[in-house]
Amino acid sequence: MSIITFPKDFRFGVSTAAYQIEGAYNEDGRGMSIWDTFSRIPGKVRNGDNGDSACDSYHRMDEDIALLKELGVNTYRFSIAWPRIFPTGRGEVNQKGLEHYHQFVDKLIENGIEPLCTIYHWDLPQALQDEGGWKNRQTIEAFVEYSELLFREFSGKIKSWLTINEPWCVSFLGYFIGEQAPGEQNLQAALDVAHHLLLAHGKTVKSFKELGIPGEIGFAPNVTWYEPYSNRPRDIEACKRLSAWFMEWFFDPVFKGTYPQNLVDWFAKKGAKVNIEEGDMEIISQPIDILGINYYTGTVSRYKEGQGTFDCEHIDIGFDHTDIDFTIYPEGFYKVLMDIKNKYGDVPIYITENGATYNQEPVDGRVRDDKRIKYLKQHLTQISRALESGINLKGYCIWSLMDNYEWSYGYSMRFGLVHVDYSTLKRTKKDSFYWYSKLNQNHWFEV
Ligand code: JJW
Repeated sequence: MSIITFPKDFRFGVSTAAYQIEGAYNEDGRGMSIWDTFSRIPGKVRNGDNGDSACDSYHRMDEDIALLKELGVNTYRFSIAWPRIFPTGRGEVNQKGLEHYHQFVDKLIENGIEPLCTIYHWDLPQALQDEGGWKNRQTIEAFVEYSELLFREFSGKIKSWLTINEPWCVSFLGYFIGEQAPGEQNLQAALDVAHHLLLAHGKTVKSFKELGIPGEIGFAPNVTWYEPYSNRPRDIEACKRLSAWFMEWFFDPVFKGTYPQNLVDWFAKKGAKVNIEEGDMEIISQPIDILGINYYTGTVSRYKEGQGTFDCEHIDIGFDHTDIDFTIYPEGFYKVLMDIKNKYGDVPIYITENGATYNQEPVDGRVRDDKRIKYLKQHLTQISRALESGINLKGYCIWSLMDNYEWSYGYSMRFGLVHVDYSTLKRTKKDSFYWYSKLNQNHWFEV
């Protein structure tokens, strides 16, 4: 038996996002978002689920904050719904939407919980999509207008900001694979969207600094780890392409002001290229204060001609899987953090998402989710290794506080520390909730 300890000032938290938990989709002046539209297209989301009522968190502020308080976290990562603030994307502000988040943030702070706010977690106002959405450079200006309003409104209350969550999912899942809103399948569109997201991020960071807002700002990309099956160069190159798709494609522009050449060349062979205008890369590479990292999975992979977009196949070397079918690869978490340090230096990092899907239901009021506890222990052990190896890690947030709307999987995938019964909206704390609350108290656990 061993004890894994964390520094006293290490921040522990949980994460959610507006569309996934709030519900109240047509209340208090909220406009429509691309997920309201996408989820209504038959066949796009499992069981035809949508976020109309979700976990009803919009109406259950007190109950949810009581859960956070009991869990003992000092950080809550949540997102603000753009269509509640600007129902048509820009222009007129919806005061009721702003009031809601003021109330919420005030209550968090009263309860000693630091807000960590995501500005864009995928719910683009539909009105902007009608003008081309993220394919249209005008959307960048709308995003900056929205961000600046939030900065002015919440200055001094919210001190930690993330511009964009998982730009890989927004661009490549949304516009190339087509699994998420708006569901296009066009590589060129995905590259344009990725570039515009990066510009929106950079312009917002620049404005945050120019306005002199107190606090820290960054973005929250998702990363994976692809371990080469062998040391043969073609296996190593194949893994590098896959890793670069998630990481370098977004990190290199932000930290170095360039796109990774291996993928620029690869995409060129597929007839797609980044459309860079003069000055773009300078804007994108604004220095950031914090880096959010979302890590769930990794795999062992090797070269295979014609396999997928990158001539790369994944080999199941006997991994366990979570119920969403992600392979469990905790060492990949440590490796990817070391890789980030090597490539990009010592920017302060928050783990903004890590967690597991296990779809257990309560039995006699209890959810015995030992597998989730095991996953969390395995990944937190890698966090401890990273901390002791000099990675500048400030905190760790579990996805998610509670079961919620898992995008194209609808309500079928449960990531929560708290179980939600979607017919009664009753919340039931899982065993992992009690395990994490103990960790929050002690700052250590046993393995
Ligand atoms: C990758 C599928 C091709 C969410 C992925 C699919 C096709 C190589 C959870 N993160 O609900 C990653 N989540 O809102 C944000 N994280 O590729 C938050 N990553 O691969 C959570 C899904 C994901 C994924 C899902």
